[in-house]
Amino acid sequence: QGNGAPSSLDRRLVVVSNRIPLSWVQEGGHLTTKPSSGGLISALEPLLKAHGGLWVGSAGSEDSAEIREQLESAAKQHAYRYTPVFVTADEQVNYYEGFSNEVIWPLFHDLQSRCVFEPRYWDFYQRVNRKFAEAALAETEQRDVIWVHDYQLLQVAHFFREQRPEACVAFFLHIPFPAPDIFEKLPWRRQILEGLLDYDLIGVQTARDERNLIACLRGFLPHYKIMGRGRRHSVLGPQGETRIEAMPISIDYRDFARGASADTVVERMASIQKQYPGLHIAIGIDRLDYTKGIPERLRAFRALLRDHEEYRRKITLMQVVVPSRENIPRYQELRSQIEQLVSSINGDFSEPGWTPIEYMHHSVPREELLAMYRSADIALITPLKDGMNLVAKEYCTAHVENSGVLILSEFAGAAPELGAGAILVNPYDEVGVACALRQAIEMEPRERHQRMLRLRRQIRNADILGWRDHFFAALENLPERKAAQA
Ligand code: GDG
Repeated sequence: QGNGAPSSLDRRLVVVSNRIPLSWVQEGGHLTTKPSSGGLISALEPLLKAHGGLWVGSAGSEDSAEIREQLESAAKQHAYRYTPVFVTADEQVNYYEGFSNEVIWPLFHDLQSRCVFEPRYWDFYQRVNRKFAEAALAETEQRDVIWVHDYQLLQVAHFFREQRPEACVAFFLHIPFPAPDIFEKLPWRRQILEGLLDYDLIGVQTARDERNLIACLRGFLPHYKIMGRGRRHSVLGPQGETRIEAMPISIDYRDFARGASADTVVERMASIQKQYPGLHIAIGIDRLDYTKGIPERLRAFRALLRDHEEYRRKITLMQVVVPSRENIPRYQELRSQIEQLVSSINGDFSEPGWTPIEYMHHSVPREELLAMYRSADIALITPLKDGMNLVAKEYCTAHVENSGVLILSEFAGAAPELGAGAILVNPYDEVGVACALRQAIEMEPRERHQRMLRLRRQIRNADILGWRDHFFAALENLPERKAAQA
């Protein structure tokens, strides 16, 4: 258990997120459930499995007896239940693809030129946030702790409080919070900030996110009283008091380390390594997303092969790109851009018996993922901006023999925690990233070992249990919201 903080909450936990961790595919005239992957799911699933409770989230666009049955039977396998929310096709386009992914996502990742500030998106965003709030209201009681997650649901507390002003509603933002000079571009900046202050507790990933959020509150809501400093603040406004804390998310360290040590994983690792005799394997695993810096990474890899001939036939980059947000045109364009780059680099540098980049555009099962992590001498994790980046923590944890080198973007939320053991890079600096690759290849085994040991200790000491305890401890100390203040 982390930090000596309380490890269990005696109230029911209700998680609200954009999606529940299941999706459906039509197979042979039947609906089949399929687990989904992604950072939020990786973090919350073990927590709900251990703690029990309820998970409210979208389960597609149409309600059906078949879906309800499958949710019931999935719930029987663990200690928590699902409350599905059905998001219509129109809502999906405007609330999810539109406001969430063409406004908030790029803006909060400092990529304002990619934003589409379409007023219709905002109307839908509010409508669907209300829908989620109502679904949660229908299934919960006053004593429950409602824990809303991520940028798609910033306004849920606002609608929830209209019905239940004294409830305990907390929030965690998985993505970064931008600085005021970026946030100010948002036409609905005031409503978003006021909506956030309807939460009792807001958790963000890093001290920098907290600083940015506080600076935005000071700048755009100057009449609110802000107290505290460092990683803990309180904001007093007409709606009541909101606590803000940085609580970096993590992974289930023990479970990952145990999984990575399984015989099947070790066997698979050996067979992957056999396919690349005498080669250094670098790995990249990302959802298909422009924030992950995949084209920039490929260009850096090309620079290494172009400018340092001696590294040709010495290294292979295994790049897994997991399909994501496939209906959004920008994501389709990104896929073609990545595939063109992979094919041109492979075309320029391949030789019989050596392909510079092994590219996969599909997700891989967990055991395969663990075997890939363990086979890789180097992890090349270079997001342009990232809330945390769990892949970095998973890679290190899987390296149970303390081998492996982590190259990490200084703009990942994981950088402050992992910076001492990783090689930090600026993902925009092609030459710098190529240089880090050389440093990783040439690193003495002793230094490798020391750095990895340090990384793994850090992750073990601040794992997902610590994150959960941090959240639960913060809840214990919250002042009550009075109905009259709402
Ligand atoms: C958001 C924030 C923040 C990936 N491919 C496969 C697979 N995965 C799993 C990884 C990891 C997760 O998905 C990805 O997590 P990240 O944290 O790297 O990234 P996002 O999905 O963008 O997550 C991020 C996170 O939320 C948590 O707060 O860290 O900054 O953007 O767990 O293992 N899992 C399997 N097969 C795959 O092919 N089984």
